[in-house]
Amino acid sequence: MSRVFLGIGGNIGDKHANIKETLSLLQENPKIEIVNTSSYYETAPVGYEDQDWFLNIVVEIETSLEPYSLLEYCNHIEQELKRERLIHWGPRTIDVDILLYENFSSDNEKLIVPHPRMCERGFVIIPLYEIAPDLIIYDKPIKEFVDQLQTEEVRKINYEG
Ligand code: X6L
Ligand code: MG
Ligand code: MG
Repeated sequence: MSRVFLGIGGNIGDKHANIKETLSLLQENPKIEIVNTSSYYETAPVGYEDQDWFLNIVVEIETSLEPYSLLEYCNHIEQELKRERLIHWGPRTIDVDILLYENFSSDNEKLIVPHPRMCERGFVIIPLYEIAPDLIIYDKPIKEFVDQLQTEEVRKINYEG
C-alpha cells in the first residue's frame, strides 16, 4: 500500500457538492482508502485570475494502485464530473491532482510528481500542512514552505459535516 496525497478543487457549479462527489468516487474504488481529509478552503484563483474563487481540499489516501493507474482513476473522476478543458488554468468543475506518491517521482508529459509548483501554492500547502504537519518535501519540512508562502488568499471555512 502506498501513502498518497491528492489535491482536489473546483470553481464551477456547486463546488461543495462536486468535492463530496469526488470523495465518494474515490471511496467506492476498492483499491483506495481515504485516511484523512483537510478542511475546506475558499481560495483566490492562481495562474488565471479572471475566474471565480475555488474550493480546495487535500486528502490522504492509502492505495494499491500504481501511480499511472491512480492517475487514470483521477482522470476518470474528472470525466464523471464533466470537466471541460477550454481555458488553460481556467475554470473547472473538479481537478484531482496527485501531489505526492510515497517517494516516487516522475517528470514526463503524462505525470509530474511531486506536483509542479505545489510548494508555492497556498491552496495546496495550507490544507496539506493541516493534515500532514510532519511531511518532508524535497528534503525540507513542510513548515518551511508554509512560512515562505506569498500572501495568496486562502480562507478556511466551516461546514456542517
Ligand atoms: C509562478 C508561475 C508561480 C505560475 C506559480 C501556480 C500557475 C499554479 C498556475 C504559477 C502557477 C497554477 C487552482 C487554481 C488552478 C486551484 C486555486 C495553477 C493553475 N487550479 N487556483 N488555479 N485553486 N485557488 O485549484 O494551479 S490552475
Ligand atoms: Mg490537474
Ligand atoms: Mg491542479
